[in-house]
Amino acid sequence: VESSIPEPQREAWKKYSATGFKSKDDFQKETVRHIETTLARSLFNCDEKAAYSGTALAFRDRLIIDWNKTQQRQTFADQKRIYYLSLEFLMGRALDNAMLNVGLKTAAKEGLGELGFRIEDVIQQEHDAALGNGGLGRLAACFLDSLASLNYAAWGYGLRYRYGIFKQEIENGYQVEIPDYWLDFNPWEFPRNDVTIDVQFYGWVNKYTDDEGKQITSWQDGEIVTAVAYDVPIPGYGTATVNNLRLWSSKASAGEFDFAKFNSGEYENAVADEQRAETISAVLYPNDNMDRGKELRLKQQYFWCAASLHDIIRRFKKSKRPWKDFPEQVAIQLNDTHPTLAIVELQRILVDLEGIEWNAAWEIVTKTFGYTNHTVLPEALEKWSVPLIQHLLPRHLQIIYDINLYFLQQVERRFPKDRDMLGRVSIIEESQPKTVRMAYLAIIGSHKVNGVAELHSDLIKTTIFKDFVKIYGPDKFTNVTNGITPRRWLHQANPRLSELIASKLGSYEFLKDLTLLNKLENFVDDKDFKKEWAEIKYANKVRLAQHILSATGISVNPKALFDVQVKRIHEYKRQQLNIFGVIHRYLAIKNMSAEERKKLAPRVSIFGGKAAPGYWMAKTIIHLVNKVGDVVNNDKDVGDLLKVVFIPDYNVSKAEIIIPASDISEHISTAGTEASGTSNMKFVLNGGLVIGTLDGANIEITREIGEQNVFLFGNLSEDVEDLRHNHFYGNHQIDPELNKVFDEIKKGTFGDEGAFSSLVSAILDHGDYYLVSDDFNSYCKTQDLIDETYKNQDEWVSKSITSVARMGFFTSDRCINEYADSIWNIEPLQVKEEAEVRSRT
Ligand code: 73E
Repeated sequence: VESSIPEPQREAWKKYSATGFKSKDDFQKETVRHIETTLARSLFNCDEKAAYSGTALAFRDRLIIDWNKTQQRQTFADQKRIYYLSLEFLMGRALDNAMLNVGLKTAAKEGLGELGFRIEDVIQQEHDAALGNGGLGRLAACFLDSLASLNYAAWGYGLRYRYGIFKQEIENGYQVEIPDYWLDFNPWEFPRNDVTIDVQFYGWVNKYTDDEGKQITSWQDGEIVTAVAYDVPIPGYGTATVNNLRLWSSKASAGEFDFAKFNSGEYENAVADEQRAETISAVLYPNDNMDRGKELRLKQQYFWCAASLHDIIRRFKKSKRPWKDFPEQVAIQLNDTHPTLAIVELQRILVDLEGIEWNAAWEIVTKTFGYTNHTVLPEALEKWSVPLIQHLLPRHLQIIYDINLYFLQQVERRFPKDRDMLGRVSIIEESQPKTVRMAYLAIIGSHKVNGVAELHSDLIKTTIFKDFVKIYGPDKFTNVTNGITPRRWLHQANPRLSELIASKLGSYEFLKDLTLLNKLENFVDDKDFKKEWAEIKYANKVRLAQHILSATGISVNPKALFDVQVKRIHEYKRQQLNIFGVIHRYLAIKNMSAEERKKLAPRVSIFGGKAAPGYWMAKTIIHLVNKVGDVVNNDKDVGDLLKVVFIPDYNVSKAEIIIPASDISEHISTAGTEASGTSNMKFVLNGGLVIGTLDGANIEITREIGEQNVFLFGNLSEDVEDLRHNHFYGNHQIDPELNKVFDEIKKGTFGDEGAFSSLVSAILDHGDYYLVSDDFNSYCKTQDLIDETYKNQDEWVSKSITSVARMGFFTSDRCINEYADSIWNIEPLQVKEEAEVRSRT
């Protein structure tokens, strides 16, 4: 390609080809130029917002250069690419990350300082990119960071929602949702108005024989919506690789929204068409771990799958290879079942449009896809109504039925005696109306299925997918324990700790190979080191205390033990157990003598997290936390011994402040319900200890860092079923201490008892599905042990350092290498011009 361009032309390009700034002076020059020209501002009206915009534009230019080169390099290399399909990418802010990844944060800090700005204030001007609900979306973001940092040729594909997850405000203790319009200035995306794909909906299926006697199946008519690509550069850390995240935005197709309609007086209809089309990518569904079966959500899923697949195929076709090579060029990973329609769409393209025979097509499909399961919660498993699919995607429904038919025939041959098997594993559930079980379709259409932590991967094999293990054998099912990127979750969120670690290990190499942290164990008895370690934690707590004061008006003592539970509010995550424990502690303090109170370690109980707008129980939990806070925080008997805080609008950028400031964090889901959890890893990596159940990745964290460094409690997952049964059929007794808590709520201590009756009666009257009462005693005792342990600060700091030293396993780099090895069968691309050794600051 390159040689087809004449020499003089190439010279002219080369001479002026952008190189990007490398020093403080160049950074200032570029930033001022952008502020003065791109933004049309001057020294005299440059506020922090404008300083952010100018800085972002300067760094964006810097990224674009490596981005273009990376895309060229990957095209020339002509090897397999990974496509990560996710309806959620919870990216957070980009500027700080970009600065650190290209190694120019110090230059920017000094440069901005001379221009009259503090870099921290400038960074805070950026709006979070919050295109996700919680762990699943943030995992996708960590994966993109690792894929780029490890030089894999990888693309993310998602939707460009106009509204991300809502902003949460607390009014009189209740959650209020505010729309998150985040696009008014977003320098990190590039509209590609020339990259569009028309996506079809509705219509009907025409089967006929053509003039040459060939059977043709064609999906006709219906409605066309156009997908427009928006590209986001994803820089790797300390490498020249900048990968691409492609987000699709919907708009009315040129054909639908035509000027003919305007001219013929159908102005209003034309506008309505346009709005209907744009609605598809308008808003992220705000439900975490919950399927609501809404038509618009199905439209989103197909729109995004179809656009992404057609884009991938267009790229594949440029290689001029035969179709059978497709799985050697393309690996598609399905982030949960949300993109399962991509399986059906690829089969449709191969069979209906490319004329490939069914079985040959199906082999290509199954070799291409891998499916990651993230949950066993029944309410989160997607089931789409057959009539809805029939209406929206009539040809896809036929293909689903055919996939099911061939699959069930195969099962029948293998298990002729198991009569119930066919009904159990059928993709179609014979309910009223019939539904399509998306997880089954995803398993059948993929070559590998993985869970996200060991316990979870074992559970899916023995419970929800048991029959499929019999059918396919155990090798189709595997585990890839989740991980987190240490760049954002240590280096960026906790720069002082990162610097201290680097000073002991001799370099920042641990950010690329996290197992190097193990050398920190040599310093667990180093007095000066421990002192600095503790000072950094304290400084982080002071910073969080300032945030709490400005966000809630509550003043907390940074010397108190900070006990944090921040995550989406969900009954299975058991924030109710935490707040009942807090009430229990409050009652205990009230009953203490002055002498006893003196001995108690002061504590701040910090909560944060959003409730899905339609999830009543979750909203009630938020309300209770706030009401308990009102009472406890104003009780003179209690003083600093206990404060209860709900931090509003928990998101990625708040997590970056909260996580480094915790002494103890809570990961207390009912055993067997939290597939992995990833914030548990973030907290420990930042020197916090955890209280947790034997669930998800807590188990593997314990194995790595040692039982003596974790506060475990509660029943085991293997006992949950029996305990639940016993709640209904045995002589089940509610924990007496928990009953006292309920009495206090009923007395109206925290306001109208009726407001919280649903929480109490879930335990007293409705079988206590999440085992709050069963685990209450063990939970409270473990909290007492935490108080005792915290009094010995020297021992506490040793535990903290040892734990961090042993966290190497939980980097998302390890995780991505495991996917590459065992699922994608792909090697990283060698990057010749490996980024010059940069001052990694
Ligand atoms: O345990 C977490 C896990 O760490 C799990 O609940 C979460 O995924 C994380 C990353 O693996 C998750 N989210 C969803 N399912 N599992 C989900 C389901 C439907 C809509 C949105 C999110």
